[in-house]
Order: sequence, then structure tokens, then C-alpha cells
Amino acid sequence: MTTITDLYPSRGTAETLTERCDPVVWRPPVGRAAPGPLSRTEIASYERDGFVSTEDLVTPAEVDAFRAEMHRLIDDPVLREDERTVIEPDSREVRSIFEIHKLSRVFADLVRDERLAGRARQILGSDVYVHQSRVNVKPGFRGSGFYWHSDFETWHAEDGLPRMRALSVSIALTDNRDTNGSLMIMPGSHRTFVGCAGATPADNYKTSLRMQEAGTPGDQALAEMAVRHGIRLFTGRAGSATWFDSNCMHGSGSNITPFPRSNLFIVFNSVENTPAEPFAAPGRRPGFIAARDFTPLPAGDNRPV
Ligand code: 6CS
Ligand code: FE
Repeated sequence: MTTITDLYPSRGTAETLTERCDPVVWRPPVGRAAPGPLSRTEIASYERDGFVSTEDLVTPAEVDAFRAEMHRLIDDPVLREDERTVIEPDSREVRSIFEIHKLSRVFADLVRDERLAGRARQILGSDVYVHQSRVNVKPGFRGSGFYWHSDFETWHAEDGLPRMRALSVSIALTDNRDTNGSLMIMPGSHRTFVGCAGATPADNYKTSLRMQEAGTPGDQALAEMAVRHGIRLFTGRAGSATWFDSNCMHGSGSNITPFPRSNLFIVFNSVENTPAEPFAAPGRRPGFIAARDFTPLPAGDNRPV
């Protein structure tokens, strides 16, 4: 059995800070970033801040189709009883539905679209597969938030992703306003790994997807990071998208407005960064949260030759 070094320790007795030892943009051995849909300026700002936004990633007609597909999934009585559906902690409403690229032809086609997979390949410098996909519904009135966290912290500790070589795209299906619980990120926070205090309980995913506890930094670390980096709020029309590095410190508030804030959320991981065993959890999470099928998404026309 081979042991993989834990470059980013977490879930111990004390909080720790570790400098990132992985690239943000994974370049071929020689030269610039791989060719792809992102411009050099966009690549540079992604590398500096840990994120980049795209206006009109998908068309208004596609947004309508995706929203209809989301409602079809939300209204499916069989799926509602399935583990892939997560219910809000304070109401009976759907909070998230996982593995949407397996549940729906429409979303299966979307994840392999060059506008998505092409950007992911460009930043990660290799073929990619989907580690996780979901729709976050954030309904009006009582849609609850997501507390501050780094996704990589969870994917490393609970899923076993060895390196920071994954990214997420959040695609707005409704307008993301400054009032309805939109995404907040601390720019530049992706360069430091916050190892969080506290062991991972067994079957943590059964509660963490409704309200995360293990893997959230303490108040003092968050306060220092917020002063150092600032906090950026991501607003945008339906159809816009934000791409962000797996180690960005991010979160979102609750939604007490009547306007739902629904987003698709897709995580791409490099095929050169596949997980083995979790680094800091009693067991693996199920495949609908942390995929174990590493088949690369087929590359389209803009693939580097
Ligand atoms: O569990 C996950 O994979 C994701 N969900 C939450 C609530 N936190 C970590 C990560 O973003
Ligand atoms: Fe997250």
C-alpha cells in the first residue's frame, strides 16, 4: 500500500495555518497557461484573487431550461426521499440536490460543455472529471446560508483529494443580488490553508450539508483573514458565473428576501489529483457527494495538441 503525504493537515486539536504549496493555475511544464476560453487577463486575475467571474456564461434560453430542470428535480417525489436531496434546517424546503449531472441529461450535457470543462482544463492543466455537482436552491424567506469554509479543507479531510488542483463554478439561475444570500469570497485567501480544529464525526455529511461545523475556522482566524484580504460579494444576473479555486475562504448569508437565489454548482478535479482515502475522517463519503468515477470529460475542439 502506498501512503500519500498529508500536505495540508486539518481536524487536529488546534487550528493551524499552512502556506499553499500547489500552483493556482497549473501550466504545462514549459510556457504559459494552456489555451482555452479564458483570456490572459482572466487567468491572471484568477491566479491573484482565486476567482474570476463570467457575465452571460449561458444564454437566457438556457437559464430558462436549467431552471425548469431544477424545478422538475425539486418536484420529483421519489427524489425528495433520496439521500441526494438535502432539506433546509429550518423548513421543509429543498436546500440542495446532489449529483445533478447523473440525475439529468440536461445537466450531464452542461458539465461537459466546453464553456465549462474547457475553462476547468485550462486552469487545472489536465483532463478533468466532476468531483461533485449540485443545485443550491436557497429559497426565499427562509433559505439558510453556508458558513465560512474552504471547500478544499473538506475535500482533503473527508474525501482524500491530495492537492489543491480542483475548482468550482457557480452558475446563477436567478439574479444573485446583494440582498438574497449571494456568495462572498476573501480575495487572496486561496494562498493559505487553514487547518481546522476538531475531529470529523462519523457520517458527518448527514449534518454538514445542512449546517457545517467541522471544517469551519474559528472567529479569530476569520477576523484576521477578513482584515487582511477583505470580502468580495458576487452579484450578477441569471446566466452569469463565478469560477473559484478550491481553497478560497467563502460563504454566504441566509436569504430572507422573497427572491430565491438558486445556483448550479459544479466541481472539477484534475484526473492527476484523484482521491484515495480521506486524510482526516473515519470513512469515505458516498459517491453522490464525492465521486469515485474518474472518467475524464471528453475534450472538445480547443484541447491543446
Ligand atoms: O461538503 C462539501 O463537499 C461542501 N459542502 C459544504 C457545506 N462545505 C464544504 C464543501 O463546500
Ligand atoms: Fe463551498
